[in-house]
Amino acid sequence: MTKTFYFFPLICIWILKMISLNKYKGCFLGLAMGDAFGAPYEGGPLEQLLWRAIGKTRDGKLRYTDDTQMAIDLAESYLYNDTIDQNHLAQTFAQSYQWSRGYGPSTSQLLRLIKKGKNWREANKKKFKTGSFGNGAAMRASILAMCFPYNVQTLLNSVIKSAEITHAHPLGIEGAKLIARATQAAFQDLDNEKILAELFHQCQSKIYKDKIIFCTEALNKPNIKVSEIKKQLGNGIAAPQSCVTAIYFSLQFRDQKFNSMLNKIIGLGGDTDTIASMAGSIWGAFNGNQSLNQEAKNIEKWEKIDQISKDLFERIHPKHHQTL
Ligand code: R7I
Ligand code: MG
Ligand code: MG
Repeated sequence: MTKTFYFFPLICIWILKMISLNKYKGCFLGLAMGDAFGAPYEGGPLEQLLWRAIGKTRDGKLRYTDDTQMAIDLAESYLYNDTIDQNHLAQTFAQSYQWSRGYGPSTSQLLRLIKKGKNWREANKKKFKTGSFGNGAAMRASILAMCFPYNVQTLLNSVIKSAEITHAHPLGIEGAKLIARATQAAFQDLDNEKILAELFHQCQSKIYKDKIIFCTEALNKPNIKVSEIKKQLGNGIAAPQSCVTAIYFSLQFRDQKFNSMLNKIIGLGGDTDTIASMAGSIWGAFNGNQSLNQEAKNIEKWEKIDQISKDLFERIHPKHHQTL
């Protein structure tokens, strides 16, 4: 047996599993685009009026909100430490905090306390006794699939570490796990049925299990109304009211244009920036960045997001592996 023949199966396994740089960029840009393009439609008339006033930079770019800011913080903290260091991550979140990014109320309070010197472990259950179940941990969870793309258990452990700083409630953590695992599966181009079967298996609580079952059925009904999706899966700021909704749209539109998905999510109303951001990151993990590049340039600091995606890719796929 020649040496090349001997190594052939190993090379095939690596090629099958290797995720492309385009997918990394697509995932992060999809997250930022969903956030920045969804933000003007988030919430009620007052929120929308406020965002009309502060939603653009001086040079006319679309501002992103807390969703993208916390995703950048998480990526930068990981790149700095080469792991999820909770104390460093909490400090990074706190140093980036600006009210004008539209953080959720409990997260705003927590980050201001950390900035004043309070330990996150003492502050994260101040507003809600068991921690928040808002979708704030889920909206940054796709980044963890970029940090830990090849191992499910390592990914889920890192999600817990990232989530419990700001969202210690089990439902907040579970929503984040679903988004992270859906992104990891999208990187691997698993089919919808397999993704949903795995997510169902991963769920611990009935509320998410029931929603995954509904999502599986809804994907087989091409004419299902958006109002029905809203009623069954939700469009709210709480993780159980938005995570499976985002997964549903990302799977429904995985072979269609990003903008078609975005328009449907905007039509849903409610927490549009976060649902579009979570769905956008999963969509980008399936499809890569090529079709996003032009429109991504309308977003503030898009070059920085592009560069961080590349840095994450290179950290996980050192050069000598990339050439295989
Ligand atoms: O989850 P979080 O960081 O907010 C993220 C959202 C996204 O839509 C962003 O785009 C931004 O707009 O805000 O904010 P939190 O304050 O942690 O949670 C959001 C909301 O969930 C809270 O204001 C509560 O309404 C609700 N919530 C709870 N309600 C009762 N009991 C979260 N946890 C609890 C709880 O334990
Ligand atoms: Mg937001
Ligand atoms: Mg939101």
